Amino acid sequence: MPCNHSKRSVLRFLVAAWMLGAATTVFVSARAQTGDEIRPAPYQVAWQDLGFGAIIHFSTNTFLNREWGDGTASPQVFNPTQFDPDQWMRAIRDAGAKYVVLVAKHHDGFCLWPTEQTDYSVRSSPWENGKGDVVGDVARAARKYALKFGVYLSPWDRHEPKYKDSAAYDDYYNAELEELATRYGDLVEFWLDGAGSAGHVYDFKRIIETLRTYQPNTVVFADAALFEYGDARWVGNEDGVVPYENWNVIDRHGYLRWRPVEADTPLRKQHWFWHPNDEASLKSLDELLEIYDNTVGRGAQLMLGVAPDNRGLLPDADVKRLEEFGAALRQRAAGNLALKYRAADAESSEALDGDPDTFWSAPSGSNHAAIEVDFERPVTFDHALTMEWLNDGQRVEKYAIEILNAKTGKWRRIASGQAIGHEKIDGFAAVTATRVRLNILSSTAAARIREFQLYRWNSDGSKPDSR
Ligand code: FUL
Repeated sequence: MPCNHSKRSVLRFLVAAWMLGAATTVFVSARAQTGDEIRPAPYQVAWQDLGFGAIIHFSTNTFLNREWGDGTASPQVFNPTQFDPDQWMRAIRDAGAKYVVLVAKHHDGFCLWPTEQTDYSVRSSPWENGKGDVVGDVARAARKYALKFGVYLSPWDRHEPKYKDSAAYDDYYNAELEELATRYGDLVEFWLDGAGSAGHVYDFKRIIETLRTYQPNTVVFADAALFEYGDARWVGNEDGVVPYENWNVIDRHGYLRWRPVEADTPLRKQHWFWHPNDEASLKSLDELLEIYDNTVGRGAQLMLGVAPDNRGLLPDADVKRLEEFGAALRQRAAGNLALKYRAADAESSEALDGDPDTFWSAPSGSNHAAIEVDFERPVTFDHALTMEWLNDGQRVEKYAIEILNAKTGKWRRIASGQAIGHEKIDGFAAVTATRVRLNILSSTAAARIREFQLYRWNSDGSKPDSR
């Protein structure tokens, strides 16, 4: 119904008043952003503790030297002759990862499980005479190697004719998801990728409802376009780096909630799928360690892309690199110098015991406190690893790591930052000291620290460049 001018002004006033109210609400909520009012769900806490996962790309693209299939590939090309997901899982476990996400359907629409929704699947391939199920086999192998299992189901589908009709495609996608959510046990993560979906309208409300009906504890990863639905958010790049202070609670369009970061980056540079003659793009061990420190060491989840080849095996060079990576991570973790501390007090020992399931609490009501580590003899170190207890929210807003100059009696700052979050790794030129402290300069409520660890990782004593 058309409305006259004065009615329109009243309406405008009401809308403006409503918007002002809404803005105030957003502002008030946003104040809690780094505070302890917004807390993680138990399944988010458990997922954050996994720290490092692998995402697996393996489909018709693997056989066609492609990254983004256009949906026209014949299912006949999918025919790995040595398919062995146990081999993949061993390598992923040896790298130190704790979970895997399998791309069950990429943008080309080809389904790696025998879905009832389309013929465009392994059922139409020569592999195992059309009787195989990659999703089932990978889920079983993952569990055998104590890795949690999750799936990626691309909303963008370049094969399915129903994609042109939003409502029909919603039914289709929802039915695919229902199969995945009911056939393969607990899903640790559901990757909701926004690539290619610009301009398409999906009924994500319904899709997430379907997932939640069967999988109440699955972390939904959603990139920026699907922000309303995410339990975890995309870091914003595929370089393996968190380039900002990492707060777990951030607001997007008024959807303020706990939303930890996941940083995805492939083991071979710029390639998610396997490509022939591409060994030179394999990331070096140093690059992987730098990626680890720039993601896990900045409170994020590292999601490393791993790609089996057209035999259905991870290439030897990739397996070797994953093993080297895991061995280096284990070796680094074994050298925690803080375990040699002389207890300054019983309370702080909870943060110095190497056990992330115990934590030190600053005095209740405090916004500033410190944990001190005293050594019998001077220790030399160049890295500190700090973990915050997040169940009650991310509280630390500013901190410094300091050593005591025995001669002057003054504390010297060797590293500082704002967010600690799940884990923070600080690197600096090697220092030698007998007294070291984590000085929490500002926290929204009493800080809680699970671990404060010290390491010497650079044997030559140099300052790591970007870490
Ligand atoms: C992106 C996709 O477009 C890439 O092909 C890959 O699957 C990556 C993990 O997510 O959005």
